[in-house]
Amino acid sequence: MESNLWGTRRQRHHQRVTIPDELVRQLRSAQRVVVVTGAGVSAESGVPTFRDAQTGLWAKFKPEELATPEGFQANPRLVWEWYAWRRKMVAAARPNSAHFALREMEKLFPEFHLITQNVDGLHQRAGSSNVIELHGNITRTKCFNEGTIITTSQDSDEVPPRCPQCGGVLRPDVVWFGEVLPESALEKAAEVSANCDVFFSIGTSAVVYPAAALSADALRAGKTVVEINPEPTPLTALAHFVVSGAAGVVVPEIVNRVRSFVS
Ligand code: BV8
Repeated sequence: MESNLWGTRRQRHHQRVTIPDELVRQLRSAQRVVVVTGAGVSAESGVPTFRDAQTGLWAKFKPEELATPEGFQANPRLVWEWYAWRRKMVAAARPNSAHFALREMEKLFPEFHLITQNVDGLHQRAGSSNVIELHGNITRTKCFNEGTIITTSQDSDEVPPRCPQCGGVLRPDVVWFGEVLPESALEKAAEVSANCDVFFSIGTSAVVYPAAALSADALRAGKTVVEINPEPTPLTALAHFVVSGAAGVVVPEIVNRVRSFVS
């Protein structure tokens, strides 16, 4: 039974998706490929997407309320503990076949850029290089006042913990709603999105800005835009190719189709 990186042929047949031949043809001659991922790519690793109903302690809060400076200042302990809970979940999660396929995709094109809205670091753990993190990373902690990254944790059991340098409270190194994205990351993301051959939007609801505007940069520049998502989004009507399905099934299939031609 033939098998490859992501399972036996039978498994693949079981969840077969159709990749448009024209898309495969364009990818075979593409030099520069850009991928933007959202929480949907981590869904199959068991990390709930941002739109998933909040569970347990957080059920009565909307993520948009907790993931804000106001939410943190109003209730630092609650927000810190929400992130601590998510951090634990991310640490226990493992990259899934979508993450590994994106790492393989990097090798298929002379120029490949992976941009993510996710803060879970799973792309890096799957082996992807030069990941552009638009919204920070939940495993990093910074001082609320100075913004400096803090790696030493004090032994006090105060929640949230205090900055060892200035005594201010610590916070996760993520971009909250109402906060600006890291300038260099956003600039680089916009530049490569407007200068690629094929642009992929994978596992994102495409409603959070300015990340959601990257596909518009590609469309305006006349680039081929592909959406991979199980549900329609505001991008669906504008994309040249839409493959409706789970990232963990579709992305490996795309890599296999392009690779089988290349080899
Ligand atoms: C800013 C880190 C400006 C924190 C995050 C009105 C109009 C336009 C914009 C705005 C507006 N009002 C406010 C704004 C700005 C706001 C915004 O866009 N709001 C939205 C809600 C309307 N944006 C901001 O505030 C940004 N900053 O604009 O600053 C500014 C200017 C000057 C001065 C000051 C400020 C900051 C945005 C970043 C917020 N931080 N994350 C944390 O994680 O805790 S955003 C967070 O939500 C995620 O990082 C992610 O980016 C976003 C959720 O989006 P997705 O990743 O797409 O996840 P989602 O759950 O939505 O969708 C998952 C998808 O996966 C679904 O479509 C589902 O179908 C699919 N899926 C499910 N399973 C699978 C799958 N796909 C594939 N395979 C599967 N198996």
